[in-house]
Amino acid sequence: MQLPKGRAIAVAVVSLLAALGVGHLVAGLVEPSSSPFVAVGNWVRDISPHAVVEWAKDTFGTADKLVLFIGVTVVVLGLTVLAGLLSRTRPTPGLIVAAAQGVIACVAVLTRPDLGQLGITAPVASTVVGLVVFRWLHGKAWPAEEDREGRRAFLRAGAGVVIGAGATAVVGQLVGNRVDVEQSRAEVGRLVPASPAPKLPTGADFASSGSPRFITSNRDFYRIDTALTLPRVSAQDWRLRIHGLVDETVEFTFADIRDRALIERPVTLACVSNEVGGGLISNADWIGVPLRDLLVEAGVKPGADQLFSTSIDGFTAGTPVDALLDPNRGAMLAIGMNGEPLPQEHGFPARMVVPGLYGYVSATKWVVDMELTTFADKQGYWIPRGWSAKAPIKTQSRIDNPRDGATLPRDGATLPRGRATIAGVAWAQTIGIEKVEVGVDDTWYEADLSTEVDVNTWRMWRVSVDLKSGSRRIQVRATDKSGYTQTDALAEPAPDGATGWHTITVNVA
Ligand SMILES: Nc1nc2c(c(=O)[nH]1)N[C@H]1C(S)=C(S)[C@@H](COP(=O)(O)O)O[C@H]1N2
Ligand SMILES: [Mo]
Repeated sequence: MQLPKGRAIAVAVVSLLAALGVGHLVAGLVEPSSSPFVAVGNWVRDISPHAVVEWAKDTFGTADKLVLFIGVTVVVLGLTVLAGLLSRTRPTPGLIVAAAQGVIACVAVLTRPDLGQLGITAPVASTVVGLVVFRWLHGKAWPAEEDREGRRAFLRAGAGVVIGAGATAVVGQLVGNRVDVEQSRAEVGRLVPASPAPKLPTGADFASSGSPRFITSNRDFYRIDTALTLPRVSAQDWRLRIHGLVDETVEFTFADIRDRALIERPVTLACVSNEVGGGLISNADWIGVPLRDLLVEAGVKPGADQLFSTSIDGFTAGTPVDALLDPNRGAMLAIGMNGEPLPQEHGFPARMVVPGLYGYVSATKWVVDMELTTFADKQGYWIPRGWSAKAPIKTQSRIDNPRDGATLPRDGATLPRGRATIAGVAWAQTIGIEKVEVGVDDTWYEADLSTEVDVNTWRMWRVSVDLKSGSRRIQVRATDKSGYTQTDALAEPAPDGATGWHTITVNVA
């Protein structure tokens, strides 16, 4: 006799829910990100071939995490349905598939650099519960259609397990969230820098003409990281260890950092994945301490050319030591952003900020460990995935107004017919912007620049031009203070940052 297909699948799916619920509860008690589903998602992300990761980023952009989540769900559910279908006569084949899923969860947890030994308890508990529930429910499933009593008993058992699984998952979530990041941020309170950021001069941006505002609000600041679930670290528990090729290993608490004379500096962060004309760039006033001071206290040994930083969730980045020791560069260990403690998604309690280097080699959020080592010895997270070990930010510019494809002049335009203001932003961190030129078809105009605030920040530009009616191609190119003018050669973001002139087409009425 065989179980009907639907019933066999129900046995497997309900067992999976029980397994995930209990796994989530145990993980909440020991280490939240050891929850089997989360751990498997992280694991799949890290072992994915670099071509697949790039394809996902290109196709889905910042929704790549959601896509990963859906992908993992589909595969896990697919295996579970298979487990059910294989078990229509005997439970053994389904038990084998379920055990295999359990083994994958254990491997995923064991290979996570951020999970301690205890983390393994979650997938183990999950596997045991999954197998027991599967065996038990399979025994309760009745083969024949007319057995009403058996049907009721099965439905009751199944519903009970589903409710229990939901409850354990909810409790696990609550327990796992016991580190209350918002509470910890509130306790940190206002950060008052001993050396505040320069007061913004008038004319620091041309927002009225459509450039970005000089300071990006914390809410609008671009966000990029590998975290599927945001790390939850309280200021109380946070420690930063600096070790490796140093005279003396040093460790700092949050209070140690906060009690120093804090500095506040505007720095524009940029992501290497930013396409020409893209939005993965933002500017904030960062509050923290010079990273150089901490490194000098530890005493960097000659020969150490890489600072290898690790976040609480196992992300790593390798930064050239000379950039960090350069007093003019202004690398920071930041604990504040635009007057507040760092938001959770931007690295609370502490992160690195290094002017002039793309984020993946310099801007480790939730940073807890810094090892002085060499580039020959260790590679940061993105390096084996096809990105360059050294990645200074390239001089770039972007047109923000008008938008690509816009029709000009719009109704109610304040300028005479045919005259348009083109505005945008340019950046050459650590060097500064010298000149921005805007090309309309093949005529180039020099743009006005906003008042310079700092060479480590972006700079706005605008220009008013006469546009003949019809389709017009508008381009922008910046020249930095070293005399370098952006190349028009188009390059993809990989391996060390996109190049080319941002080009749009508008339709002039
Ligand atoms: N812990 C951690 N820090 C990280 C990353 C990450 O994946 N994990 N991504 C880096 C990358 S690629 C960039 S561009 C910056 C982005 O910082 P933001 O999210 O605050 O804008 O963070 C960097 N720091
Ligand atoms: Mo990035």
